[in-house]
Amino acid sequence: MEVALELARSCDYATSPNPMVGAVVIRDGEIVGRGRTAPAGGPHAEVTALREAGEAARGATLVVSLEPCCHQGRTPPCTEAVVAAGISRCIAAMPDPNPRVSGSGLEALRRAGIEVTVGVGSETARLLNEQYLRWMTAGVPFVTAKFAASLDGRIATASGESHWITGDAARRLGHLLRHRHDAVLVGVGTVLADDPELSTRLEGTVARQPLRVVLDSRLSVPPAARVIGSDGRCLIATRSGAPAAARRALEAAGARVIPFTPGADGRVPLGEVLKLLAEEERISVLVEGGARVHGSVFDQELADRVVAYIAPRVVGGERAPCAVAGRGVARLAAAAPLTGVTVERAGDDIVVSGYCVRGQGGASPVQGGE
Ligand code: AOF
Ligand code: ZN
Repeated sequence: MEVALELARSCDYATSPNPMVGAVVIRDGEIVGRGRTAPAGGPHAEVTALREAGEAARGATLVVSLEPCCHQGRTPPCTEAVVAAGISRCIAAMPDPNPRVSGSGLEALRRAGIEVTVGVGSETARLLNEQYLRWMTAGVPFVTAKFAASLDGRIATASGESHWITGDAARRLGHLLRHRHDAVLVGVGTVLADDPELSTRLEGTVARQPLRVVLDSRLSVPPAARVIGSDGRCLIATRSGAPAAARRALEAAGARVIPFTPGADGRVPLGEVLKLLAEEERISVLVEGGARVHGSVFDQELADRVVAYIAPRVVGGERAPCAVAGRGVARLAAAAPLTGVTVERAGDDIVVSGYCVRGQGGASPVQGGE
């Protein structure tokens, strides 16, 4: 299973919206076939492993990091391939929450006389596919909230200077985070202040380029903004009734503009934007701020994970913005500590990450985006 999980990890997020899966075929204690999920539309891990094993698969054990699928999707059901290959035992790390599979894959194997064990290595397997699991079970993308702040939590000076709070190493990690998400989302304030490209720049590997999403209720993003780019992969989420001329100019520049019925606070409803992204098979979103967008994310308990880059410097200033605005919590008890917290160094900076606990009573459920 360790080998299967390593194969799964080596998919390096290229399979989205499919989960990253690894499979090995074991015959007389030796690995005779290995496979990992190909990018969506390509063969699943089991099929590749069985193909490599060939005739050696007959009577062998298949170890796989997710329940084999039993449905016709973009590719045929894996269970049929497993049965046809003559596998006699299957060890799976965890069930596939896809309602079209969800235990039926394991059941189909059992019905064919295959001995099935499930649960080996499930913790690692779950973590590896946390984005897929959230998307498949909740109908929203897995949301990571990321910010870079000073020791006292400021993301800029009172005069608005923010380049750069953290050092090179932390910024490189920021690009790795983009690589691991299907979309990057910011508020219009960030676009106006920084004119970011929101692309992924990584040395030595082919970086995945996320969809770029901007929350912009009044359509004040300039058509020449770098975030729009020339690849047609920029989505501007706005309010219905936003100025038609601005919309035409942004669309002419290559952006996709989508109006949403505003929330009770008159802003772009972030939850609805996430739902749309999920429908378009974006299984993960990296929210990079600014403070108001992060405010909405936390007030509405939309974040699954937080990654904070903290620079060991003090900025101070009553008017210097903090990483998270919004309403915040009324009582400390509602600000539950993150779980699974990790602390690492990145050059002189500190990287703190962890998982959000929902249901602790975040602020108003109607707060919208920028
Ligand atoms: C497996 N092995 O390696 C993966 C599985 O459209 P398709 O045919 O590619 O099917 C996608 C679904 O298959 C996906 O939603 C998930 O349920 C399952 N992924 N299953 O047996 C694999 N990646
Ligand atoms: Zn499959």
